[in-house]
Amino acid sequence: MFDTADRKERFILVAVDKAGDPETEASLSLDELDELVKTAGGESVGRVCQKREKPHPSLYVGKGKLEEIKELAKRENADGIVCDDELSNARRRAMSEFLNVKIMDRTLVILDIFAKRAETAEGKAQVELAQLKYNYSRLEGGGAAMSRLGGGIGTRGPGEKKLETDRRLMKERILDLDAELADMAARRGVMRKQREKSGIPVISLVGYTNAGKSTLMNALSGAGVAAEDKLFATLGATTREIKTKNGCLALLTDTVGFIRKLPHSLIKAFHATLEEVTLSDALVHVVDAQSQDMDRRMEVVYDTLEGLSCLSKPIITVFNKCDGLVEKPFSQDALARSTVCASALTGEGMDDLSDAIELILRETRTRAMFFIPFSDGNAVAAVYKSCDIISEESDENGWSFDVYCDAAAKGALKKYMRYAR
Ligand SMILES: Nc1nc2c(ncn2[C@@H]2O[C@H](COP(=O)(O)OP(=O)(O)OP(=O)(O)O)[C@@H](O)[C@H]2O)c(=O)[nH]1
Ligand SMILES: [Mg+2]
Repeated sequence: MFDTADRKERFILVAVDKAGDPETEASLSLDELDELVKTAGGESVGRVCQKREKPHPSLYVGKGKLEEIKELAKRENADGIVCDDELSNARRRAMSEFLNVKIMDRTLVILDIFAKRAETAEGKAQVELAQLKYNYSRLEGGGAAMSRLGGGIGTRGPGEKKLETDRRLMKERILDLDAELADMAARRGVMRKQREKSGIPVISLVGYTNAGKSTLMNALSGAGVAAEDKLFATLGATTREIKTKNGCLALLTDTVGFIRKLPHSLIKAFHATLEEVTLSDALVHVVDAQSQDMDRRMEVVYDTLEGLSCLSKPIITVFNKCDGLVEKPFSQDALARSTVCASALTGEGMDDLSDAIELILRETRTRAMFFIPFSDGNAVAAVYKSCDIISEESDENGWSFDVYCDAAAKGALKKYMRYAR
C-alpha cells in the first residue's frame, strides 16, 4: 500500500515461462504471486507471461514485451510491475529506465510480507537482516532503481520501520543484527539442550505455506497457535508437548511455511528457526490436499528439506484438508514412512496420525526390561514418568517392567536393566 493507505498499489505481474516447463507452472506461479501481492496489501491489475528459454540477459523479458508492458501499465494506471523471479541490480535498473515505474520482484514482496508479520524480536531481526542484505547488494552503482521504489511495498521494515538505504549505515546495521541473532540463537541453543536432556523426541511440522500446519498443531496439542487463511501466518517456531493415544510423549514444533522460489536471503536469515527442523527426530509433512498445485508444492517442500539436509529423517505425510473432498485418491507418498489422509479442521484422521507418530516414536526408542526392587521408589517413579510401559508385574523381590525408553531413561536406570534391544 502507499503510505497514505487509502489506495492499493496496482501492479502488473510479469513472468518468463521457460521452455520445457509444463504450461501450467508459470500460470500457477503467477496465481501465487497474485496471492502474495494481495497479502502485501497491493492489487494485481494485469499479467504478462513471455515464453522464452531464459529471462532476457538485461531486461528480464524481450524489448517488444517490455513495450507491451509499458502500454498496459499506462492503460491500467499501474504503479509498478512485479517479476516472478529475483532480479539482479542490472536488470532492475535497465527495466526501471525503460518503464519508469516501480520495479519489484517476488523476493521483495515476500520480504515485505515477512516484515509486516514478524512479531518476535528474533523474527524481526531475521527479516530486517534479510531485507538489508537484499537491498545492500542492489545499492551498488548508485541504487537508482532502488531509490525509484519510493514508498510502499518493498520499502517497509519490520513494524513499518523505514528501511535504511545508506550503504555505510546498512553495513553497520547488518553487523549488529548478525551479532544480535547469534546471541538469540545461542540462548535458544541452551533451551534446546535442556529439552534434549529431558529425552523427549522432537517432531517438526513442515509444509508449504497455508497447508494447515498451525491448525494441525492446535488439533494435536490444543496449543492455540494462530492459524489463518493467509500466506506466512507463522514465522517463528512454537513448540508444545503432545501425547499420542497410547501415551507416547513428544515435542511438536510448528515452523515457517515454505514456498517456491523462497528467497535465499530469507533461508539464510531464518536458519536459526529452521534449525529446529534440522534437529528434530522426525517430520510431519503437511500437504494441502485441496490445492490444484499439490504435486508441485510437495516437490518444493522436498527440495527445501533436501537443502536443509533433512530428507533422511523419518517423514509422515499428512494429506490435510480432506474434508470436502469427494475422492481421496492418495497413494502412499514414496518419500514418507507413512501417509495419512486427515482434516485438522474436523479432526478426521487424527487417530491415524497419532498411530503413525507413535510408530515412529517407538522407533526412536529402545525396548528394555528393568527389574527394580521395592526399596527404590524413585526409580519406579522414573519408569512411570519417562517410559512407555508395555507390561509390568511384581514378585516378592520387586517390579519388572517391559518398556520402550529413550537414551536418557536407559542411562538413568542402567543398573536395573536386564536387557535392551
Ligand atoms: N477445509 C479445511 N481447511 C483447513 C484445514 N486445516 C487448515 N485449514 C485452513 O487453512 C488455512 C491455513 O491454515 P494454517 O494452519 O494457518 O496453515 P499454515 O500451514 O500454518 O500456514 P502458514 O503458517 O501461513 O505457513 C486456515 O484458514 C485454516 O482454517 C482442514 O483440514 N480443512
Ligand atoms: Mg502456520
